[in-house]
Amino acid sequence: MGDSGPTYLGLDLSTQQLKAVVVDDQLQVLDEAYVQFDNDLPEFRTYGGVINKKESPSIAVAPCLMWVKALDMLLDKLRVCGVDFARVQGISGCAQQHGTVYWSKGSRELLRNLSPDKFLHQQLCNAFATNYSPIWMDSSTSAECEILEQTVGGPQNLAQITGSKAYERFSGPQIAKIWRTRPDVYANTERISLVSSFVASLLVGDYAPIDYSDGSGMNLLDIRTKDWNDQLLKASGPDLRVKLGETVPSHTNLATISNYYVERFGFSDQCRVIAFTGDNPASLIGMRLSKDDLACSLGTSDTLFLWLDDPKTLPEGHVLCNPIDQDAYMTMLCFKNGSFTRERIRDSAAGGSWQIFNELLDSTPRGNFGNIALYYDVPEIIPALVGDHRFNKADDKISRYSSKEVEVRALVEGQFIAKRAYAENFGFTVASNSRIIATGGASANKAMLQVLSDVFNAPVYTAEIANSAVLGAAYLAKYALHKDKNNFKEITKYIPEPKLVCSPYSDAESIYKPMVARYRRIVAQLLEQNDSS
Ligand code: XUL
Repeated sequence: MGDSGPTYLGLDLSTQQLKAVVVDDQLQVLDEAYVQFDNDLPEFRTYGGVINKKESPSIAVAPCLMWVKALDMLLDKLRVCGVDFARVQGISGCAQQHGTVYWSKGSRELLRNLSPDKFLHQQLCNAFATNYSPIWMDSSTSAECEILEQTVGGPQNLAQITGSKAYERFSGPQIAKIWRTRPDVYANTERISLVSSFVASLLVGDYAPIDYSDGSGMNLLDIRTKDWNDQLLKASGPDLRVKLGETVPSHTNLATISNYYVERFGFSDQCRVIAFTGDNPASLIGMRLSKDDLACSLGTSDTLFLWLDDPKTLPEGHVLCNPIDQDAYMTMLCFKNGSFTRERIRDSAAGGSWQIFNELLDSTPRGNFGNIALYYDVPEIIPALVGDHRFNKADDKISRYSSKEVEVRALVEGQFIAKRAYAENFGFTVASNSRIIATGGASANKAMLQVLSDVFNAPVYTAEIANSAVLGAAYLAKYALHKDKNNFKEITKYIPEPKLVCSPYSDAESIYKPMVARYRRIVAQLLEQNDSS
């Protein structure tokens, strides 16, 4: 294949940067580049890619023209790296979920007539009905969340239809707020894109459709019929169906790339643009999660990803359409108290040393002498609790443990037992071929992964997939162009398999199964006490 084979380009417009990765036909990374918004585009005055106003801290927006400018800069950076754009057969991408872009009237014409002689941002500076796009960190839409839930008879019904109860960061409530508070902006909007479909629109030179998976983060899409729910559309703004356009599967081959990129960067006029999706569905692709696997990302917050055959409605957690298999779903469970809480206990019990923390962890037996605890520095999403809650063998609530090693094990076991309990609620059970795929900063800690393996009674694997979202986008580009001949597994067969790090001890299930049941009873009690206080 040498230097002349086909390549695929993946993009990821995340909160802080726009990233690109070019892979060859075997999906091996050839080149990477990124534009970091704060440093590379200081004129937009973002902090972490975001603009927050002091006077209204719940509002979080990003300048959409900054994202436009970043695309030209990124392609220029790749050119400087020596990327031969003529070899790129397909481009796909992903973006931070939930953010919305409001194209002003007449913008479709601007997109269709992009001139290669000028930068994109020069041509699109008047293309937005509002220059500031609300993003996923915004939490200013409580009133709209309430309205959307009431429209369909409550949170459970909304979750049943759209995969999630109303969340302030979700696009439906965000659109409804624009309509309610800035009717002029809403009226001047020709098309509303998600951040993902917005980047795809820049590449095809026309409005690109929203894909099912990213569309599942809006509180507007019926995840079963894959069509907008008319009641929810009506509650969020007039003529919204027209403004949102049709929805498509994530692996839809949309169109050839706009002539702008052919003339300006030397892309082939045959290069295809594939629908873009959300960063979380793209991560699922990048991790190559299979049906019986569970991915556990251990970072600032911890996130679980599961493949679902059928959508299951629960009061917490998100069900999204699966980006690879049109008939399947995925679930994403976010736990806010991740590494900060682990670091707090490391500091208090192990003098700030991970090595001592691990020694303490290893010196206590599985099951921790019957002690079980929950630690929450900030209000947790699932379950809705805050503070430290320690219990002894007799289920009495106690204020502290007598030894540091018990405290350390109680933290790690408590965090993983919670994950097993909520994964099981979504129907996860360990099958003979199940793998727990650990990612994120804490996945380098083997002592902790051993507990993860024991609690789930399944082997734990790690993969070097720090960039799982952008890689997932590149894999999606190839998959979309070859899915008629090869399935996803065959297309990604050249990528090294995740490495086995830990296997469960033979007594693990007999210890942790009862602890999961105990955890459920404890949480129910704590929630009940909160309700009655
Ligand atoms: C998911 C979410 C974030 C964004 C940020 O619901 O809000 O993960 O996708 O990238």
